[in-house]
Amino acid sequence: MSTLFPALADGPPDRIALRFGERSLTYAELAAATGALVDRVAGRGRVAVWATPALETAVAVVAALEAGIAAVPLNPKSGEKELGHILSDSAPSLVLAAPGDELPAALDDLERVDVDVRATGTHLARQAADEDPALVVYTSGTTGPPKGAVLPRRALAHTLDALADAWQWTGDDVLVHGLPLFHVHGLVLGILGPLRRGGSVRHLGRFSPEGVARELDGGATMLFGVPTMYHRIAQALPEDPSLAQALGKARLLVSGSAALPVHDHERIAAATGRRVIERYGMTETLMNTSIRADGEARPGTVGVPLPGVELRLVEEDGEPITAYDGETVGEIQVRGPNLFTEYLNRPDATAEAFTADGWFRTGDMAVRDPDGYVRIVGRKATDLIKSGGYKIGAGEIENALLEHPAVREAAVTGEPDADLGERIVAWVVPADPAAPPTVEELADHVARRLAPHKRPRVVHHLDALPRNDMGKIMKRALSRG
Ligand code: MCA
Ligand code: AMP
Repeated sequence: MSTLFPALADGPPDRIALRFGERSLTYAELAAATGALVDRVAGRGRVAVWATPALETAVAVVAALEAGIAAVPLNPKSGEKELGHILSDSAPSLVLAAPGDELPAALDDLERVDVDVRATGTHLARQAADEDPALVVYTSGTTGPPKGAVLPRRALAHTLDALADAWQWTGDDVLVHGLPLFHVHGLVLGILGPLRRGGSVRHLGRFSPEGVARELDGGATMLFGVPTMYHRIAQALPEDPSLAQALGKARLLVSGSAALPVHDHERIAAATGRRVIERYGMTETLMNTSIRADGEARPGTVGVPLPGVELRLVEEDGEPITAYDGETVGEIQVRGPNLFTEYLNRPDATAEAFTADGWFRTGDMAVRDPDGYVRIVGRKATDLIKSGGYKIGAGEIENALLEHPAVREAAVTGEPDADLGERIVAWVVPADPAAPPTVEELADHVARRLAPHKRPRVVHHLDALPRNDMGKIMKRALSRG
């Protein structure tokens, strides 16, 4: 496989490939800009990309893939500890950034290459094998720092083509989204997806219901978002008839990264006549299931396995569940060409993630309807929190909180939140009960160390954490308050 993006060579040259606000690139311009950059990065192993929501990020990632090397997208809001970990773990040879972007000191020692989106190189994709790494995307686990999921070119190609089949997604589609570009949802589905189809993407820079309405009214055909975004749209609908009208024009409204509450689904359907369809994926597996464009958009379900993806439910002891009865709950395991290769530098974690016969353990719990529709009902690990569609490990935040001088002990849980799905709650035993740390202090501390979306939204002060006889914190007792 030499290119993931045939349209760069033989697509309609004047079609807009990417648009971010006022700035856009046609396929011919994108081919020229990436062509120039390919020459700079080819043979450089792994490169970091300062993944702001901007044209430069898309050009940088496409150039890395056309050069046959791997890109490591960095969250520009990563705090010092998180960024330090990602850099030392992935050891990139250089960082690609937009001219003028100010980079933190942690990147000082790294060669910097500015991305010139107006460069005029000759486009020529380098040879690369299907199994070569394309992206290393960092994702949180229950404890410890995030792990780098190594995604091969084969997985990207497979997942995007499977979605094209499920969604009847073509080069005529114009996608609108406002997702961040350092995770699979916004980057792989939201940028690489349209480019692989030879279609267009309009990125909002920052999500807003108004931006969505403007673009859908102006010819965009598809919207991708996390449930928090659809919740905000549902909230805005009663006040804004033009939003309902614009959504009604969309060919496909797609939600993913977390469960879309049925209430929001129904509010949007009632106001717009359009049903949001859900797809289910994971950084490590890319996309596993989806409602199909020609299928029934059944609220509360994530549809059926995508072409090429094997999906099974298993009991606690690993025994496969054969029932399709809408009630027998098991862990989802998946197998197929959509899967990652490994966690970078973590053979132990990689081995643990797979069964002996190659099934990936997702940790998601589900039931299957008689016709195969999958309903996700929960998660195995209570120490994983999904907030705003971001996966956040409780252990990671607890470790950061313990580094704050005013904190003696800390435990972190997620509690239901109408907007975010779950919000992060910190249970803290203060070092000095007379001067407990405030929620702002701890939120700033976590935002600076890890990332703003990992900050606790609520802080409870306790005299002691509830522990069992073994000394283990009993989180269920905490959540019951
Ligand atoms: C607030 N901010 C702070 C602090 N407090 N900054 C520093 N220190 C603080 N103490 C800043 C934030 O950085 C943000 O800035 C702004 O204030 C608002 O913050 P927040 O309330 O957290 O954000 P929000 O606007 O409410 O965000 C909601 C959101 C966001 C837009 C829905 O959660 C989001 O983009 N979610 C998408 C997550 C995603 O893509 N997940 C995919 C991974 P600023 O506004 O400037 O940023 S899952 C995946 O990829 C799998 C494969 C899948 O299935 O999809
Ligand atoms: P991440 O590790 O950030 O890639 O998040 C992957 C996780 O997001 C999955 O394991 C699921 O728990 C969750 N997820 C993704 N899509 C959906 C969906 N449509 N419904 C429910 N949960 C989802």
